[in-house]
Amino acid sequence: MNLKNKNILVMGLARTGVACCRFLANQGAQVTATDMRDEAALAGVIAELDGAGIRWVLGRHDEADFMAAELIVVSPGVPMDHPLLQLAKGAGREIVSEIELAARFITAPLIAITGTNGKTTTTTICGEIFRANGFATYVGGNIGEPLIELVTSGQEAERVVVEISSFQLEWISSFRPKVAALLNISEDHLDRYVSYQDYIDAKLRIFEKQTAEDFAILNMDDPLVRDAAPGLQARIFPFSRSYELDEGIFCRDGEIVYRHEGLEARFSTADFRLKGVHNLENIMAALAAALLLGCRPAESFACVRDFEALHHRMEFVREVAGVGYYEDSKATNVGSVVKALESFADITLIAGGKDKGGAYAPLAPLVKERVRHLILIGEAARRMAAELGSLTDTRFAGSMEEAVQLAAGITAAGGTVLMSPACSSFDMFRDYEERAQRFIAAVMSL
Ligand code: UMA
Ligand code: ADP
Repeated sequence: MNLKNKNILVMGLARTGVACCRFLANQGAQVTATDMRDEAALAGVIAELDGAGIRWVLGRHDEADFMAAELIVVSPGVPMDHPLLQLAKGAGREIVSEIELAARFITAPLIAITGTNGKTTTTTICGEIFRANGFATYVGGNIGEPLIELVTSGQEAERVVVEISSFQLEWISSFRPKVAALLNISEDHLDRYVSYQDYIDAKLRIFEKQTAEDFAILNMDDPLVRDAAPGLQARIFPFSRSYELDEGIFCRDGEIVYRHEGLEARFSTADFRLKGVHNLENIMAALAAALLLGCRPAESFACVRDFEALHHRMEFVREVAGVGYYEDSKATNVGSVVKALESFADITLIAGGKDKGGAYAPLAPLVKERVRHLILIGEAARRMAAELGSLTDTRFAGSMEEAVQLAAGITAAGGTVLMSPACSSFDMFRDYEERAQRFIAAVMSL
């Protein structure tokens, strides 16, 4: 793909847009960069890209730029139905996401991991396994570093492990991972998609360009994922916690068993540091991708056995007066909270935040069975109370600090206080990390 002197519009100037501008300018393209945020808000970005010859259109988007561009590169945070993108598409302009652009320049095998939950954990484990097996490995994508950074850096990578969100899959055309894993699907991002089906369809696009030479790693225990299997071109490599598989990877009697083309490898789960059944799923998916692409069982096993939980995913904070405090700030949808509730009994649950439009009702059976007290915060509090409040003792708090104080006062020894919000954080906090830090500080000051 020759980008020299090409007239390219970059839409969105946060991490992705900045990385794209840098790459495209290096390639000799004529870059126009546009963002709804104005010059004052983007002063840091302008300074960072000073000297790159970029034309700025800030505080607005101009239709003329979209119509004049030979290529438009869109950030994940920009919705696909943006009127100017739809106009440009109608006029035959080529529109790509950053992963589409980056993948056109990457020759190493691409391992792409998606799903509603577990992406970051699985991507991280998978990258670690490849490294432990001696492969020069790049890890990036939705996890934080845009994939295009790999291309810009010129770094030699033998394996590229990339976390992929539904947003990044919206504008792909030739993106073809050697191995693509779909961990699970449950309701999320319904503030962005018109329907749940639109979100599912976006996720399934990860397999769109795969052929019989590629692998699709699929969670057979998730009905929506399993149902997708017959429509795929790639070789299916299933994983399961419920079924024994002749070809695939599954859990049985404290062991993970990997079977591929007549070969078998077994891994005892007894010494795994990573807890929670959902993490067994993440480990199986990561192991499958690594073993299919040249990793050795012994090195891979040692690596997954010693892997510790990532921060803000069901992380233990402290015990006070016989009550355990756990922080799960990254649980921003109902599917992830289900896994957290399944992991404890006698729970005081702190939940709520920015509502993403999905139903909270799927939490009802677990709330009824395990949540002794429900403390609700944020914009979603009233709607959550309407759907779950009749099932258990339900209270409201105006801040994280108040929620923790309240929880400490009502939770009996032996119980667990769990902050697992089922919502994003942007109504009260900068991001999920700030929400986590505020919870941790409040718990430490008890
Ligand atoms: N903007 C416009 N016009 C619009 C809409 C937005 O100009 O109409 C601008 C915004 O002002 C902003 C930019 O477009 O400057 C959008 O930036 P962005 O939201 O895409 O942010 P990035 O920093 O580029 O981060 C993105 C991912 N963000 C989202 O998907 C929302 C990051 O995932 C990802 O780590 C990063 O690219 C690198 O690949 C974050 C995320 O929340 C962690 N992802 C979601 C999730 O995990 O649930 C999908
Ligand atoms: P993602 O990158 O998809 O958001 P993370 O690994 O960051 O996934 O985990 C996000 C949340 O989902 C955490 O609360 C975590 O405990 C939970 N989680 C992790 N793996 C799974 C899984 N396989 N199924 C359901 N929930 C999970």
